[in-house]
Amino acid sequence: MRKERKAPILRGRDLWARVAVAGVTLLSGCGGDGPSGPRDEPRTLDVEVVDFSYRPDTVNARVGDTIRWIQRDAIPHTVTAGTPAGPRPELFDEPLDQVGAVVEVELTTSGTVSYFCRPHPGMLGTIVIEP
Ligand SMILES: [Cu+2]
Repeated sequence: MRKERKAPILRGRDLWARVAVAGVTLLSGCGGDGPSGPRDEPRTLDVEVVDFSYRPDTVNARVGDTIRWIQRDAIPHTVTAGTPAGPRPELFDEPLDQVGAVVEVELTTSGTVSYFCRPHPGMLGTIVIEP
């Protein structure tokens, strides 16, 4: 199974939009109101979900990049924004079931977004998004 979520417009279960909202919230007071000047080509940054961990567990990204989680375990996992104590499923909350499942999120706003796995709260990851 392959899942792709890269809608470039704001509506419904649009993860692209949700991450943008997260960035605004998390960066309030830090300035950084969107892009300025020339940008590098957007990249797709892979995170493998394997042996009950996200590899790498911290990704340094830029606005415009896409994070692509790839399920390598036979055990179902999720990528859920926030922390086990403070989940933020309104940002993103997606299952990774079968081996080979993929979830993609395009990053539209700078900030730091934590995420975790619902069934395994010891599985933690961070996305650091630079302008
Ligand atoms: Cu898990």
